[in-house]
Amino acid sequence: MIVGLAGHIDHGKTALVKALTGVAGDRLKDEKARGITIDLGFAYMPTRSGQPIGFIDVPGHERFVHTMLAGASGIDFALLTIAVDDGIMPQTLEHLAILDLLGIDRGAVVLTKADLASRESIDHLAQQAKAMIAPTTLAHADVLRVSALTGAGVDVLRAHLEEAAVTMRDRTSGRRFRLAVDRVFTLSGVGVVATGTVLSGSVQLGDRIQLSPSGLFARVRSLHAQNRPAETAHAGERCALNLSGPGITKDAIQRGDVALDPELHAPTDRIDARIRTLPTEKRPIGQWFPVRLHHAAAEAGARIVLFDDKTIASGEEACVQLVLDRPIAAAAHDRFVVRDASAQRTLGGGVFLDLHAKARGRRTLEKREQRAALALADPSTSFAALLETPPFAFDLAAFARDRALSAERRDQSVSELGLVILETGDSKIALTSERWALFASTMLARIGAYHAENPDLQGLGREQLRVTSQPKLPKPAFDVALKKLAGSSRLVLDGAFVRLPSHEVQLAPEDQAAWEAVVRLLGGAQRFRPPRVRDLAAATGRAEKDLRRALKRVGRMGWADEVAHDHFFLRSTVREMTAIIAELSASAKDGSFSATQFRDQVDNGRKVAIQILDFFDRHGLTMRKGDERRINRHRLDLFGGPCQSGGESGGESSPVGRSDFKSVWGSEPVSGGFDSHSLPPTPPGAFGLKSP
Ligand SMILES: Nc1nc2c(ncn2[C@@H]2O[C@H](COP(=O)(O)OP(=O)(O)OP(=O)(O)O)[C@@H](O)[C@H]2O)c(=O)[nH]1
Ligand SMILES: [Mg+2]
Repeated sequence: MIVGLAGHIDHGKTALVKALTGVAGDRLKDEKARGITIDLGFAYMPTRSGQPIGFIDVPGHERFVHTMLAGASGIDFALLTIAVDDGIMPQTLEHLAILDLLGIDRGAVVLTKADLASRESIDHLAQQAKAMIAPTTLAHADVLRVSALTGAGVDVLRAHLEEAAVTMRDRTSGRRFRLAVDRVFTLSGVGVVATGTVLSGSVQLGDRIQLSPSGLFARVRSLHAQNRPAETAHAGERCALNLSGPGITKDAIQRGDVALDPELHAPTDRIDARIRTLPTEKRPIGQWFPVRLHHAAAEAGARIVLFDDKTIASGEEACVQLVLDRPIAAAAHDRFVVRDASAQRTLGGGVFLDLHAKARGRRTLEKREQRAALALADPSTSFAALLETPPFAFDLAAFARDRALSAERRDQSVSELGLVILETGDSKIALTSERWALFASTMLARIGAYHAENPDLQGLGREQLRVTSQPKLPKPAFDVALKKLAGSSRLVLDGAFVRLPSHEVQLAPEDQAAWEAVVRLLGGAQRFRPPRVRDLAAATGRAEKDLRRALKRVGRMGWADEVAHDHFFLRSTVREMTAIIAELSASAKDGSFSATQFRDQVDNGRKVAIQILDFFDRHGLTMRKGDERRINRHRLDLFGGPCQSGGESGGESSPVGRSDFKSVWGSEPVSGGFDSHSLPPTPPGAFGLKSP
């Protein structure tokens, strides 16, 4: 457990820490000379349970409230001191307000210097203190009396703290490691040491961590937890990490950095948050209001963007966007405090909702609904609510990262909520099973309707299908969704096209008739140099235009290929030629062959031979270098795999069967087709998808 001190200047915080732990907190020369605390102080108290309790002593001076803030975040228990000879003072109230804004709900009010006032006046102060804490998170805190000078009440306080430590809530399980760095120094013979409060999760000797926002990696060479050498440190402990790694120096790390599990590194400078202003703040908060933002041990300049055109009056709560002047490492549901730009007054504070907020569309109803869902504390409940808002598909990986959830905790949500996950690279696009069923059924219905209208077409283009699907998924996730549906035989993927398994491509009767009229002319002995469209038209007495259209459709069905303009070859001939070049390449020492060698095999003249090879080049089946070509063996089945040369030659009068054109493009996309690899990746921060 970590106990944080709070209270007005000179109200006996440092003396109290010394009375409890025996450690004189103030160590700086200036602190000793002036008798005030300037920087954070740390001390530990042994307990009967064996787990020491850590103390963070903070300054009470009004000019050092930012230091108090750095010390107060991440504490489990607050000790708010009030000197009985002085009573409630400005920083008593300001520190209490900060503890309240930080959501610290365990603590005690300590009436210090109890030797300096009468019993009656202390009773009176206790009443005032109770009234003061009543409207805050510390409403149920006990009010104790202590004299550091005489030692009266110290044992009672110590026992009180030990009891609190036993019932401390667990912040370790289900969360990944985060430590708010508040001190960095070098120790001779040891190296760089960063100390801080473990905010969540745990860290082990040898762990690889990342410093955020800088992104520097480091290895944990040794560590101390609650001031003792340890193998592991958990949330709720003060921890000193001896770090090593390229670029790790004392100056490379600073107070406010967060040492974390590298999975969590995603600094942000634009955050949607819920904010509450203090009732004491008289000035309303307007659009683009400048503030100092305090989060964990970090501090940054920020502007407040209002979502409504209404200013935020004192004591009011609102959702806002925080635009920071530098990125910070935060987690969703972390608390923050804002002070005025000149660091004189605490204005308010709140909780982070969306860590990777967007400037665009922040006022839309959709975004409001998303923020309301993100405001729910329990991760599963919150994610479930998010999935009920447009676009009804969200990246669970990004959500889990922003909540610092462990992989186990994240997967628990998946099974609790019965989610369907579309996994692509680092993202896990999630949908509820109902939404998935709806997504699939509407899509299948659309494809069915398309087939009914276009019986002669193979199917719907993937991209066309994607942009009109609900929800509109990012390309990689959509691809996974299609594969999932193909895997359960609900649809068939034909390269860039998608069709229902029951769909049989049917040529329009006039195209079928045209095809039947020319198919013989394309095969047979002249199959390597078939007549062009114009010659086919002359030979059959059909209109050139009609033939061209029919052959293009036949081409889409995978029965023929337009090798050069108006020059169609039977698919079986293309496969035969694939086998020929595969053989040429296999029999050459270095695997390359020339156009002349190919022409000699097919005996169709140099010009046509070169056109055929250019066609293969375009499809990536061959690669040309000078006069020589090599074959790309990965693409050998691009046209359905090579068939035996001279075997399945032309002359087929009936269209090739379905099983043949199914593998027309194989699973390899061709140029101009669907290629998921060339798509831009989803931005790392965004876990929301654009709704259609
Ligand atoms: N009589 C009496 N004096 C005390 C007691 N506790 C602290 N003092 C004195 O009060 C003065 C301030 O005490 P500190 O402990 O330094 O006060 P602080 O709250 O740490 O002050 P800052 O850190 O500057 O905010 C010192 O001169 C202490 O000796 C006490 O229980 N009784
Ligand atoms: Mg002090």
